Amino acid sequence: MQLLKIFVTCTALSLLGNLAASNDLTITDAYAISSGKMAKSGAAFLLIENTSNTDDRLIEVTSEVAKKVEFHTHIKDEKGVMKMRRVEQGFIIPAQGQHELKRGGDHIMFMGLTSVWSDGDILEVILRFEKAGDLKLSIPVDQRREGVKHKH
Ligand SMILES: [Cu+2]
Repeated sequence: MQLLKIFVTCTALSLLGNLAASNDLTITDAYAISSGKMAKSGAAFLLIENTSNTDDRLIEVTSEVAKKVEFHTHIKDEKGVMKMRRVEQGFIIPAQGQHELKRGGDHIMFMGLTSVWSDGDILEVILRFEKAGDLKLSIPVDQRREGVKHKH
């Protein structure tokens, strides 16, 4: 019965869709949005928790859903206007800590979408971490999720 039990547990986990975990990293609450049917770009948000005693860093994201994937953040310019900036070095997830990618802040940017994103679509991506290595993640598209409007 042990095997069956493991199988059932795995199925339950995969039903959650957007939960991915390595030994040290757990990713939760992942979702993606684009700005409508004509959108050429989209963004993904998620929470990464690091239970290890060393910092890790998200260094690359690859996916078939876009021609290019970048790390972005928002900064306020001198007029108080929020602007997007590319973050070359990726995002650090501190030891025993977490890093949240959220609306109006750090995010994963998909440029040159290869299809229209509709609610419920699942985006398959691979997150590459400096220490934890590659983590596969299924990110659901959730256009109605509220937050700061994402503009380019
Ligand atoms: Cu962006």
